[in-house]
Amino acid sequence: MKLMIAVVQRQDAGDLVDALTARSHRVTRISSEGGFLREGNVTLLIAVEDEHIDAVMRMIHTHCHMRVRYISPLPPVAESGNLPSTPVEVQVGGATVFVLNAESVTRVLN
Ligand code: 2BA
Repeated sequence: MKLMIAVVQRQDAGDLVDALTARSHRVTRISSEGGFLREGNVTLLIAVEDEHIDAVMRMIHTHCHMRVRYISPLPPVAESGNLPSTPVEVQVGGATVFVLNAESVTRVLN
């Protein structure tokens, strides 16, 4: 059993969660924020049997797309009269996926 932690872009999260649940994978969606861009993204927790990892990875490949973002490396200081810095291209995603060993998954149903 593995715990897959997938950081995906918000635009892709809905379709990916739909695809996972349609194939009976349990998934938890957490709102998160990237430390670099400081933009909202989505972290998915997906506990899967080892033999399903490849299938889940394929779904992530299908639904998560690389996008280009532009950031200003140094914000212009209004008083200094400096010209705004040239935006830098950053390629984000499709997804960042961590695969961890999961000792067990327990659902407490009282
Ligand atoms: P962010 O931290 O906002 O990073 C967004 C994108 O900025 C990254 O895309 C990468 O292209 C770029 N980037 C990040 N840190 C950088 C740096 N120090 N210098 C230059 N460029 C940098 P991705 O690599 O696709 O990552 C997308 C999101 O996945 C990240 O958002 C973060 O939330 C998560 N992530 C990526 N790698 C991670 C890691 N090793 N540990 C934890 N979270 C990670």
